[in-house]
Amino acid sequence: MTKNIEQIRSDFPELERSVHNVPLVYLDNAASTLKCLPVINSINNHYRLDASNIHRGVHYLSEEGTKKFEETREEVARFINSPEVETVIFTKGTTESINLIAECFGRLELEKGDEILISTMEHHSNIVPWQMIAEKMGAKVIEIPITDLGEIDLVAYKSLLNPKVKMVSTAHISNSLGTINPIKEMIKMAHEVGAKFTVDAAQSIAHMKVDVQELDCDFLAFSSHKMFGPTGVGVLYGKKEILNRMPPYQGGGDMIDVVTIEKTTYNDLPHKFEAGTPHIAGVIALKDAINYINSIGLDEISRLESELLNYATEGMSSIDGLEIIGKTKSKSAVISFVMKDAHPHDIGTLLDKQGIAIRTGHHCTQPLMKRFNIPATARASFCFYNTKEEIDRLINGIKKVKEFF
Ligand code: 7TS
Repeated sequence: MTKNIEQIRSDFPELERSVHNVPLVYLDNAASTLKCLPVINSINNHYRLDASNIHRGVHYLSEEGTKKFEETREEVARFINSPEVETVIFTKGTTESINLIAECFGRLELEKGDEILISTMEHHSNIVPWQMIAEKMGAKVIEIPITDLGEIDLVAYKSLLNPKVKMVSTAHISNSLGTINPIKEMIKMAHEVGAKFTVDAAQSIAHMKVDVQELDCDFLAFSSHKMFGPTGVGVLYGKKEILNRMPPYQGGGDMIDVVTIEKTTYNDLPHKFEAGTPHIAGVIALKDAINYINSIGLDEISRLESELLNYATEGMSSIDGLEIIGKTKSKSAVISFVMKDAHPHDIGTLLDKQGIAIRTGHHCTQPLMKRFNIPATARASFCFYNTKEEIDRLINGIKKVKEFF
């Protein structure tokens, strides 16, 4: 049975609140989505009745906790169509997943003179870790340019690919532009020169089907908090053959096989990469977040969000002096914009006073801002629980900002 919009909205209690004495319009979903009731209840239940440590105890609560924790791993594996469960590794978020890949893959594979390709539109989390490992190993980070429409320049990409390239890492969807990148094609091209490919799926995981076998990506990273789940939990998927060869990331409990003072041997996947007590409650609640997404269905989510994107694009394009940054046809429900006389920060502040939450700034994509010669944008990002009435409030709000200036 499909839920109607009122039923969907009632699953997200935060949608019922007011800010500055007006009902909240939440349009900052690319930064973090709101949390659904099954996730909130799961966290609550865990700390009320189920809290203990996992993977270590023989007692009831520890075994039950371990079972639930591992059930999320199975759920994630199904969700992304991972061929094995043990190639799903829990981290703190996309940022930690990419740092882990860069550090451990880098130490394994990178040599002096090797190249890593990333695009101009990457989030800093998909730039800085590569710079850090490149510096350590004597490799180079090279930029894949983008077009004026905000698309990856595939001709330039092809010309940059050569046997020295060991890794290509790009966002599936750009957080600042909303561009959906043709990653399947890009992965195939990278593999033709023997390079591995990392997909930053932070912005796609809750909005479109992500199938690691269909994409044939070598690594995939995403965050639970952008998919209605808790903060502090993320996922790294990697191909088993590479993960098995990679050295561990952090040392500590759980990741070991045998420890002596002289030497340690390491545990098998996935534990080799999961040192220390994880965010147990968060990982368990991620399963509830995935179940929630499945209950709506990713096809339905895409359909609802495309409708919102089209409606908002049309309305916002009609505002004189407003320019949308990122004009490709292949877009998710993210609209970055600038206005002739108002700085993005002022747009954000004046909208906030009207109860409308958007994000302003460089969105952790400074090279992208430089590419478009702007210091910042205002960004509205939509989710299936948003409505056309809320978009009308955004558009009226922007018109008021214009009048103010
Ligand atoms: N990659 C992309 C494409 C992102 O959009 C983000 C977060 C990250 C990586 C980092 O994710 P984290 O969960 O580890 O922090 N993006 C945003 C944003 O657009 N506004 O706030 C956070």
